[in-house]
Amino acid sequence: MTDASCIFCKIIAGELPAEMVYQDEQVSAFRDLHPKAPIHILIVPNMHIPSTNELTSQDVTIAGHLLAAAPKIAEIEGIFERGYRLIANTGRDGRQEVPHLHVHFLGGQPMQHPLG
Ligand code: DGP
Repeated sequence: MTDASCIFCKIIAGELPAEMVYQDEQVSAFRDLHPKAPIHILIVPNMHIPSTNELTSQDVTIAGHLLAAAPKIAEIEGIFERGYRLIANTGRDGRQEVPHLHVHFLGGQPMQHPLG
């Protein structure tokens, strides 16, 4: 359920350094190496799933865990009331760089509306 060549699998296993913000049996959340906002955290499944394209109806629980981690992280970061943005990039056009499913958690500043 892990990919030996995957940097996020190595972070989850503690084999590569990262500032872990939240971790449970299903998901891990750690600070992005190249933050695009004052708070930029990546929420990832502990199991190696390359992207949203590989999610099946078998994975609805893990997909739910990814989203359900967001309010916990917001509480930890003290921005539950202010709010935040969640983004999942998929594939080439989605500009996904790391092929381990992740949800970007962005906050700490008012965001521009993504659709203009
Ligand atoms: P995406 O383009 O959606 O695949 O975003 C991947 C993000 O992963 C990008 O914002 C930078 C971040 N990232 C890449 N390598 C590392 C790493 O080794 N550690 C951490 N913490 N973040 C990384």
